[in-house]
Amino acid sequence: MKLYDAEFAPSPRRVRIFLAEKGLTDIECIKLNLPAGENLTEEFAHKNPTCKVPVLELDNGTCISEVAAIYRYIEEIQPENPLLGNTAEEKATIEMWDRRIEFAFLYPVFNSFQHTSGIFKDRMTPVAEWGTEARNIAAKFFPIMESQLANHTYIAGESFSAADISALVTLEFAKVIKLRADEQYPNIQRWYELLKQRPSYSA
Ligand SMILES: N[C@@H](CCC(=O)N[C@@H](CS)C(=O)NCC(=O)O)C(=O)O
Repeated sequence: MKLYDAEFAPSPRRVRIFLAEKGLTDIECIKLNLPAGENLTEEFAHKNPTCKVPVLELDNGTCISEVAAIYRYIEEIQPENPLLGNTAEEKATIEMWDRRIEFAFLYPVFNSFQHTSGIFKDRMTPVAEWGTEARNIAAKFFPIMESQLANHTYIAGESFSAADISALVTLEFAKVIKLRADEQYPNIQRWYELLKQRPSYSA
């Protein structure tokens, strides 16, 4: 298996942490330089037509993109230390939180970064007002996370899960748009300190 990855990019980091939690650390990682457009080649478009990383390429040549699909594949081949839940209720709860994090937090942070930094102005038309609004949308996720973490150790309940990985990576990436969970969110801070102690944090 090979992982198409990129320095500083949050989506492949979600997969690297998931792999580390599963003890799968010997996978070949191919780093693409995104600002230089190494993901925009015809060759890479055959692996993922949206030209985004991460892509997990299996030994038989099948390419899996989209973090949620890669999470699913890894969980199926390495079920020990489940990160997507055991029971029907746990599985649905983790997926619910992972979707909430992607749609209400991660993608607004991405949009804000891309539309205000101009980083990908060679491949999109930045709209500064949309970048500002997307930051406002992302900030609305902090109170949701805070109240969930006031009642639970982790995002989807009492066990660490894929939803924690997605939230952690987004929380750290949000610094690029100067969005931080400050002291008005003590439960987010408590959870963040807990996650930083996991060996997978540095993956
Ligand atoms: N929905 C996709 C998002 C992937 C994504 O946005 N990847 C970014 C890096 S974090 C990327 O490849 N950007 C390069 C570009 O847009 O040219 C997933 O879950 O994998």
